[in-house]
Amino acid sequence: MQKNGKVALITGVTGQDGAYLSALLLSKGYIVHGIKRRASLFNTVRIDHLYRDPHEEDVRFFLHHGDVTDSSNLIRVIQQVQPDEIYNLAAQSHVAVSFEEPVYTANSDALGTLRLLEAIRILGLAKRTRFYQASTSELFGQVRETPQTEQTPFYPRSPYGVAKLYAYWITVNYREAYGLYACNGILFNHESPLRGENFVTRKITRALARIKLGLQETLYLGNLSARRDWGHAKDYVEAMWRMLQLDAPEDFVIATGVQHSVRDFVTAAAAELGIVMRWEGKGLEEKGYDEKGRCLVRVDPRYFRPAEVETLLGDAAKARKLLGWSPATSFDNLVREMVLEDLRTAQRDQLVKRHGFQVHDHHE
Ligand code: NDP
Ligand code: GDR
Repeated sequence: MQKNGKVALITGVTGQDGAYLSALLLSKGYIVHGIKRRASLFNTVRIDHLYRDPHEEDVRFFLHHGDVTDSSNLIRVIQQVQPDEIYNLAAQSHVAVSFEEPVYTANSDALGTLRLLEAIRILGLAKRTRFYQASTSELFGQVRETPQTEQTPFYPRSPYGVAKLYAYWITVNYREAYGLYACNGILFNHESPLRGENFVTRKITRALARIKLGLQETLYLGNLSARRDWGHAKDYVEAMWRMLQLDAPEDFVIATGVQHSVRDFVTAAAAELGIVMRWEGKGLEEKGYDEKGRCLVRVDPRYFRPAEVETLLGDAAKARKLLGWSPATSFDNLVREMVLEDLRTAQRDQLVKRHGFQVHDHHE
């Protein structure tokens, strides 16, 4: 691969988007540095295939221990790396968890962004380093208009959304105050086989694959009627990169413009496994049955949120026009890819079980 001489720093490199973005930038010839958190178990499973022994020649992917709650760490890493581009993907990104850990969520998601911007300023890199902030459709929350665009007013509905609101505005503020090339990608939900297992899409594809193979009986979900605009993470990281290649920084909505309910997602994922879902009942009593009348899906109020975002639908016309970006993956192909990948994992687990070994499940 031809080197392009550019250096990128990614926070949140071990997450879903961090993995896809690292692969994309490496394919474009970047040197990529990532910040990963210290953990008691290995937490680099999504990027292990990109990592090479640092003693080998021509290594272009480097990991640094760090945390967006630690200013001194961020300043040191940025000083050492001297990045041309910083992608701030690090966040406590689970909306439901943000109600449980609101102060930590604000510290990492809101102040973490400020710490990075301050590090750029303190190190005198404001004219050199371009900054991408992982903003979110959760900013729209209780939506004021449909579809949502860059002009739609914000009304966040969770500690996560409110923390990301601060991060959005501090990014705009540093752009206006210090002339930083800083921009917000207002990304709608994007999923993939690398999606965290406790986000609803992956929870569904994983559980249905396991149910299909007899490893699990029931899938418990919360609000089945929530509607989202779901795209593929691989397409969305391409938009992040394009945002940092313009002449001047701008904020962009990134979305597919197509909306489905959680219930629709279950039905589509089940269909990929040859299961025809039938829904009966309302509210807490709603259940999803297969064609043999077995109950596969039930509602558990444990997964309801204290305040919910019922519906999101984005209009990415500005990105289409200025970035030449449009999503490459359809909803059906996204669901298919996720189901097939989780089916492979479930098949492996089934084999392990058949040979008398224990298969551990994860619990939320
Ligand atoms: P993930 O939850 O998969 O990844 C989050 C990453 O942030 C992980 O690498 C995690 O590390 C890291 N992280 C969490 N807290 C800290 C911290 N205090 N210091 C350093 N690193 C930290 O999220 P996604 O990849 O899905 O999303 C990437 C970003 O985009 C997030 O900011 C998210 O809020 C935002 N976003 C996501 C959307 C989506 O639909 N996926 C839509 C819009 C915005 P570890 O692996 O150790 O947990
Ligand atoms: P979201 O994603 O909150 O939109 O945030 P998530 O997949 O968690 O929820 C989507 C919708 O599904 C409903 N839901 C459930 N959600 C989960 N996690 N588990 C369940 O059992 C369940 N049942 C129903 C939720 O109530 C919600 O309405 C994601 C994250 O990636 C954020 O970081 C990002 O900013 C936004 O997308 C855009």
